[in-house]
Amino acid sequence: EIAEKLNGILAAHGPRSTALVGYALSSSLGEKPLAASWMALMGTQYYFNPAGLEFMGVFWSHGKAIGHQGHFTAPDEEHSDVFVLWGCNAYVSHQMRRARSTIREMSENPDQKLIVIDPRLSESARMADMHVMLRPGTDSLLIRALIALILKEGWQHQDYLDEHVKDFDAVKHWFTGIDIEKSLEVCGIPYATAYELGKIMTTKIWSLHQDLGIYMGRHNTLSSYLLIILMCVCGTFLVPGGTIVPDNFALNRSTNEDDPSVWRSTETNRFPVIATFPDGILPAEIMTEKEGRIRAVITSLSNPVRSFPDANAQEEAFRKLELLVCIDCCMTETAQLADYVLPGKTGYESHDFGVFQYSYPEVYCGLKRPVLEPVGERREDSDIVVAIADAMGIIPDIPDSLYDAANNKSRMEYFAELMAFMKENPSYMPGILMITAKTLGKAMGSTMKSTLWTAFMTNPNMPALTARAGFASVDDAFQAVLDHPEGVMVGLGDTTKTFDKITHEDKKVHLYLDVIDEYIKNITPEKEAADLLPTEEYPLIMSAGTHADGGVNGVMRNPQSYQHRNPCTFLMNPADGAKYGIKDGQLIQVSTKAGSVELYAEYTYRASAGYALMPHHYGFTAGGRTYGAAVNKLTSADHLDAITGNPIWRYVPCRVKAI
Ligand SMILES: Nc1nc2c(c(=O)[nH]1)N[C@H]1C(S)=C(S)[C@@H](COP(=O)(O)OP(=O)(O)OC[C@H]3O[C@@H](n4cnc5c(=O)[nH]c(N)nc54)[C@H](O)[C@@H]3O)O[C@H]1N2
Ligand SMILES: Nc1nc2c(c(=O)[nH]1)N[C@H]1C(S)=C(S)[C@@H](COP(=O)(O)OP(=O)(O)OC[C@H]3O[C@@H](n4cnc5c(=O)[nH]c(N)nc54)[C@H](O)[C@@H]3O)O[C@H]1N2
Ligand SMILES: [Mo]
Repeated sequence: EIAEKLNGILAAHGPRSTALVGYALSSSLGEKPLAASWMALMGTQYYFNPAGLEFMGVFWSHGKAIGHQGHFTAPDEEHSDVFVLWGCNAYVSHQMRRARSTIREMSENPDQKLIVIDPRLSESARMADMHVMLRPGTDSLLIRALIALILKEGWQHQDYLDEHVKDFDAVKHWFTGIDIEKSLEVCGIPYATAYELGKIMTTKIWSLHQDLGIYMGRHNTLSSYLLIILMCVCGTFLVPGGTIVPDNFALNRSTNEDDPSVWRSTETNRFPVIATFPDGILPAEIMTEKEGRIRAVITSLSNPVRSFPDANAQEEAFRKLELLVCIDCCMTETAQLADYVLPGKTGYESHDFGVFQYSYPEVYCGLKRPVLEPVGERREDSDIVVAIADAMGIIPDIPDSLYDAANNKSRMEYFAELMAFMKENPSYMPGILMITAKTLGKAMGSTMKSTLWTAFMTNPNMPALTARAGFASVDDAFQAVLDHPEGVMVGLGDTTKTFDKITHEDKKVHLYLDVIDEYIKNITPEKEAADLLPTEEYPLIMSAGTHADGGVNGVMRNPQSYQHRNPCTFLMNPADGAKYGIKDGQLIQVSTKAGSVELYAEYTYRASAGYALMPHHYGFTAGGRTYGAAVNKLTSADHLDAITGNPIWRYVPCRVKAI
């Protein structure tokens, strides 16, 4: 039925009528390449997932600077003198390996320095040697001023700039003529602090982990872009011990918005980054009256009506869809609106893998395996995807010999048959994962397994990576993954070739861009000071979402988890409590221009005066009850970064009132 309806909608309205949403959870990324394969076979480019609400700015910036959006940087913190967490609370969010131990070790090690740049005393900032407590929303101005200060003092790494940057002279004027003192004052940073920070950054090998404080902050694309320039000025970009592009067993996409074959969204005229559109535009693209509106959505591993900007607008739009199919293991708020809910296996019941290891130069891989027998009619999510695509009749015909090789021959013999088949039919290449799923996946008992194997075998970097790690072949490295449920090193990067990750022909970092030239003109102390003035209607700034201990995005849905505790509170500084007449523990109403929610206030030093937070994990319904407040009822679908459309969730003006 689903295949028939999808084919009907596609035939009547073309590929823009259909969008895929989700297929990517940090620990479960095996579905993502399969979703890409399915989209290629349907001809649609409409794909929405969390990359469209966190990574648009950073991926886009790396695409411009080094040529490939998928070649984004990560810190080589193990080999750094100084580790900088910029807008990242890794101590709680575990956004690095062994986060708690590593941060603790760094904070105690006299030879290493941990610097945290965060507007509040986060759990990570509390562990830091240096906490740069900037005013929320002022990262772009601070980075601009910091680079200006470094240039003014003549501290820049000129040799690095001469050797590795194509056009530093063309961007230099962005950092001269700006009033450094005035800028720092707007950022709330003493001059002496910025001076010390600049000195450290230009005399030590430092690595950078920027995260949602940057990615979801004001001017988030510009901030990501300026951080690349800062690293170049300090000579730590793509340098071991600094911030490098780690190798991976999986390949990332890169989409260039100047390529005429890349879609712009119909109503909002936005472009994709790594083949993903900004999630905030989804309601407008469903509601539009124009030809080319989205009529069918198939979600998996995602709860967009809670996770995406403007929950009310998302819900209204999802109700308007002609077809909504939801693959999930829970009856989520999105599933409740769906025409069909398909029961995916939980992560405990299926094979799966993640790609966010970011280790360097070692490349690790782990294949999660089922630890529980599935209940009822559940099927592996990928298996459901293949089944629908198959029923749509869009998977190429597969010769018997390939089935035979999958069932009766070695994987290497199968690979030879597969490659011969693809060579004869190059147009089938986008559907390769569907072909391996139906043959090898069936034989292995899991589509996720065949997808991981295909990722290994078709990644052109893998032969060198696996050989350096001591494997005789890529398939041997895959076998090691099967043999090691705990995970295993499958590759080793070449630390002498870090600049090879630049895909520009001249192998240099390119910094000048007209878009940035235009944008940065407005990042002045005068204009920022004016824009940051609190309004009478919404005097308090809040972080709409915080990746807190109490939840894992939206996946902890068991109401029993919340029987004896309520982790969904509005974290506020006692000074704000006094200012707005709110007592610790009191029920309050929080309102923004998008809507209102009710929840309990919690006094804490972790919120700074004027800057409050609430987690984004809640507002889910079960058994007729709603647990916690849905933060995205407070966020607007148009509060997006001007350049890439990433939401601005770490700076949401609000007002609070006691109930
Ligand atoms: N326990 C737990 N861990 C998780 C998750 C979870 O739900 N729960 N989710 C995972 C996922 S999907 C992600 S993406 C990560 C996110 O991991 P993080 O990025 O570490 O998560 P956030 O809580 O958003 O922390 C960002 C920090 O930025 C700061 N910040 C806010 N505004 C600004 C600003 O204007 N400038 C600067 N410089 N900083 C600012 C905040 O105070 C906060 O301390 O966490 C992952 N890990
Ligand atoms: N306002 C605001 N909103 C935010 C954030 C914020 O800071 N502020 N953070 C954002 C971030 S960083 C992220 S990454 C997104 C995450 O947002 P989403 O991508 O929507 O992810 P989750 O909310 O974790 O929802 C995952 C869904 O997967 C289901 N699920 C769990 N296991 C399986 C499985 O094995 N198979 C299938 N098919 N389904 C399964 C769960 O039931 C759940 O419904 O949220 C974002 N939303
Ligand atoms: Mo995320």
